[in-house]
Amino acid sequence: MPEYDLAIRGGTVVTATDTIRADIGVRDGRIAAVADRLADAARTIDASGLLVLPGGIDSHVHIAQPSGPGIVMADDFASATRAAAAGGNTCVMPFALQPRGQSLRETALAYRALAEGQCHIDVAIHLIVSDPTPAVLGQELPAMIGAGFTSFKVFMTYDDLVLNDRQILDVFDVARREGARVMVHAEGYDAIRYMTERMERSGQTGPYGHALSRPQTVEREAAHRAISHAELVDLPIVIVHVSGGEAMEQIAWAQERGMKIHAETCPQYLTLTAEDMKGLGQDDPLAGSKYVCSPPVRDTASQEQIWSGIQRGVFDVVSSDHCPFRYDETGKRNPKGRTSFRWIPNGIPGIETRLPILFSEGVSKGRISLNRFVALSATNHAKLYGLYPRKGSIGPGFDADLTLWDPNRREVIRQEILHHGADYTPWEGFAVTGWPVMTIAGGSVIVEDGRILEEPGRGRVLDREIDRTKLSPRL
Ligand code: DUC
Ligand code: ZN
Ligand code: ZN
Repeated sequence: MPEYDLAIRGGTVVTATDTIRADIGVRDGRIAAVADRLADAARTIDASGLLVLPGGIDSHVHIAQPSGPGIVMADDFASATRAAAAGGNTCVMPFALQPRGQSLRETALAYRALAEGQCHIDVAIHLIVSDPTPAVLGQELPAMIGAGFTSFKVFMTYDDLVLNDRQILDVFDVARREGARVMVHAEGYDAIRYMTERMERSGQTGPYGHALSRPQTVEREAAHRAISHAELVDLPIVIVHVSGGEAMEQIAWAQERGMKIHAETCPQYLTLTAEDMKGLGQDDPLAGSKYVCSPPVRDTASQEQIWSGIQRGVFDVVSSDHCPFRYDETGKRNPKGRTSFRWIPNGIPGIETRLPILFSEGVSKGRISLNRFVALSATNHAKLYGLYPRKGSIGPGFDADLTLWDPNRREVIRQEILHHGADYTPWEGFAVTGWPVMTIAGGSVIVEDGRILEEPGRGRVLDREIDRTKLSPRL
């Protein structure tokens, strides 16, 4: 009987701290050994010339999320996890959104049921708390945290989701007591409403008006407010999808003062600009809607600031914020969207392109090291959200979730090579150097060179436990 089920030989193994030539032995879905030369295995994969990376973890994606009347999210669990796997990921973290008036338990269990049996890779679910009633704060939220939903997101904007300052303080307080991780969408509700009405009055109703209605000031103010609330409660928080230098400066300021503020950014804030929302040269007045997301994409100066924040360690994670809508009447071109940008669903697809874009723009262009790439794309996600040391690195005992990466392969991102449910990509024609050539989940090869090798169902819905010693992990 061979000692290992699988051996990956001859590759360069990269973790957040080390880069070594080694073989990897897999047994029962987990990594059993990382060594110079391994004994026999039932199957051997030759990884010569390739990097062997921890499978990507995308801790911020939206899948099958209710999105308002007539609007349908373009991915279910099968298509989103298929696309994620093809893009080199082995775990994603979507959100169970609490509609106001519904119990958190009902929300979480119904969402979990959508995922069960449908996933190509493992998923772990965050909650979105939109209705912090006394029952939610007193019983439901603590119970759901204890049941394995150990992280949740709160919104500082959107009619159906916004929490006021007192509500934010109250949910932060519960998170502190229970040891949960809180993600914050930092954009100010009233400022956006004011700016939206102003844009509409001035006739700026097309997609570009969305960017004008949510300038960096709106994000900067909300980031500062969230930081202040976190300071009062003494709670480490994650400010997600940071789009611009102004919010980032607030975060850096807090970090310099010793506050435990974590930050996430996304490939769109490194590569796209608000000019894309103008749909220049295209007849279709809604063409720019393909780029409408919140916070909006900014400008090239802001991209450089975000890169410098990544290099300085202000950011811990780069997620996709995959939030896919089709470019049709169920999504970006819904009939009301023609009357004003306020009806264009916010979000863009990116689950499959996150790693190639970050690798290409980051590692291939010399902005970040390979090890930093691994930290930003996998390890820090696992550490922040309670998946470490099960996931996020390569070593004995970790799940055998691995991506074989060709650092020299050139590709041009095109809709026709992607696997998501959206019918477009904002990165159509974007050239990258570096590409995932094989994805291994739980020791099984599930994607090879863009071909999906299994039906959905392998991926599990993971419960997480609170580890109070890791609430503010050293990243
Ligand atoms: N926030 C997200 O996290 N994703 C899409 C839209 C939004 O507002
Ligand atoms: Zn958000
Ligand atoms: Zn999001």
